Amino acid sequence: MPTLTPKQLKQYKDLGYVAPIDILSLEEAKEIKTEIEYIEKKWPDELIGLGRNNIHYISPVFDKVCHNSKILDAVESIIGKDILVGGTTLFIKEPDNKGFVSWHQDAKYIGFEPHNWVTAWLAITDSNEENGCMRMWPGTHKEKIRAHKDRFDKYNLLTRGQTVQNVPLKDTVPNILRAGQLSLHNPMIVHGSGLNKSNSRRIGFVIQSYIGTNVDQVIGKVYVQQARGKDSFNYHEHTKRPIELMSKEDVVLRIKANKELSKIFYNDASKKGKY
Ligand SMILES: O=C(O)CCC(=O)C(=O)O
Repeated sequence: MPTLTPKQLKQYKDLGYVAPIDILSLEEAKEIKTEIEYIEKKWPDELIGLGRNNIHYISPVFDKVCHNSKILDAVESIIGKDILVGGTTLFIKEPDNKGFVSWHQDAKYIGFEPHNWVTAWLAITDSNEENGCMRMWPGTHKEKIRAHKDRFDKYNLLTRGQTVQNVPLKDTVPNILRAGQLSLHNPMIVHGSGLNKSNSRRIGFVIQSYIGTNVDQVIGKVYVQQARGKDSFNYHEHTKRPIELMSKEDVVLRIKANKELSKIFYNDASKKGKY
């Protein structure tokens, strides 16, 4: 059942994003952080580089987040009742590291058309100005896709360092979330994030994205899960959901899905970056 209020929907329509939306308790957010730390300790290579993508294929904890009914109710308010999970990414910003996310529009490089999709950013830790929360440039979703320059900066958390230039910082706003809260942003909004100046990790789990069943992938191939409703378009290969952590079959599926994702992200790029 769609649950965004008319005020929240107006925010999404006018500004290009809506936040904060309460989803998880602090305790639940902490359990997800613990799952990340457990995987990192037991399988140290699993979540680095390209491995930051699609953790929901190998972890029932993350799978459960993608199918969380509070998130889906909010998403349904924006894209309708037939919803697919089109992929996920962990955006982890280490403390005392120069990691940042350049200004960009998701629609520029994700390849989902038409734009009946929304990116859900779930704060696993608090996300604020000190630790490099996302900053949004409200209203830019109403304009066209801008030119992006591939910068390949080693500290940029985006694959190819794609950057919209000359963004006026004063016109951007911080998207402050406490652990367990969610924001939803439009494919066209210009956004990015700065340095983590705190002494702990900033973690965002991003469902990138929830797509309507009428949305095709025009650059490459994507695997999907049915999150709600029914898929009468059948544009994509549907996958099953994990029932245990790191099962062999799921690991193989995730490798396949991430290889396909990499082809999409580096389509037409002059070289590959580390993600
Ligand atoms: O986590 C961040 O700082 C940026 C993430 C992002 O660009 C996105 O979710 O679209």
